[in-house]
Amino acid sequence: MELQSAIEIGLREQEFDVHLQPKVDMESGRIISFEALARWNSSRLGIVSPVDFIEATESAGKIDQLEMIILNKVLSWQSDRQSKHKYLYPVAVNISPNHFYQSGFLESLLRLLKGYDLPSECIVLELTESIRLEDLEQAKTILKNLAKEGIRCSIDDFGIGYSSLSYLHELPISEIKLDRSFISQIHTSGTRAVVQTIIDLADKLDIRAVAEGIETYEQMILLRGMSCSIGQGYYFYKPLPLAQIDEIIKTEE
Ligand code: G
Ligand code: G
Ligand code: NA
Ligand code: MN
Repeated sequence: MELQSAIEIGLREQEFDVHLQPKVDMESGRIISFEALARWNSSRLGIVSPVDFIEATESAGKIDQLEMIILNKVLSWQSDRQSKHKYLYPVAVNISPNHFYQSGFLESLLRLLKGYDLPSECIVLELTESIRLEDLEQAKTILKNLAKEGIRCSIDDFGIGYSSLSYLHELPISEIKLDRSFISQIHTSGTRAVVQTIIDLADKLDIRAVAEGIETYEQMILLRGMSCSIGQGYYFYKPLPLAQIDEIIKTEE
């Protein structure tokens, strides 16, 4: 069966699942928030790689439907925790540019939160740098409206697109995620210079910098020494199913 038709079935049958990957305070080792990542075990095709199905869903113009399924699963998990009086960790959900710029996006988010009776602080939107420049004014307006409602935004894969530094101070965002390619090269002094500059800039603008793709102890130590306090990556945790996340945070509670 073709990927496109399998995706249609997958969306209809809600075959998509969510895994969470912790973002960790590198001093204490404590989990402070999560990133939600879509996973798919297709009834027709078996396990499909996220890179493949995300791209195909985007080109089919259906990424908003997929992201709404993910959002619902995340909020349902949060709502379950809220009913048990547990701490609500912020969970970042990846939102593609098409979905972000869709009219009524903010309204449907707010409706969803209200339906679950959850505070806006419990979700964060992770946006790629490709929400960029040609739409800067529009992006600014949407981000301001989100911020007004208490919904925070994070810029994913930060530093690899080219105008990051020039627009950063104009946008109401609360977090940037240093692209994984910087972390894999952090042992080189040139990369460290670039990364330190980004971390210092973020600090001055009161934006939290998160290092993603940390795979080794050495990378963690170098980044911590550069005043980057939050990390994400296989060194700490892989993206895991909700049941396993529940087990892990049980010991933190
Ligand atoms: O974990 P990983 O292999 O899961 O993800 C592959 C790519 O798919 C990453 O770039 C990740 O950001 C992206 N991705 C995972 N889930 C979603 C989602 O719900 N929406 C979008 N737009 N991208 C996602
Ligand atoms: O594009 P985005 O930054 O959302 O990418 C998330 C992707 O990165 C997911 O596919 C996730 O599984 C993957 N990922 C998470 N941690 C690591 C890591 O330490 N190393 C590598 N190579 N990939 C990671
Ligand atoms: Na992401
Ligand atoms: Mn990223």
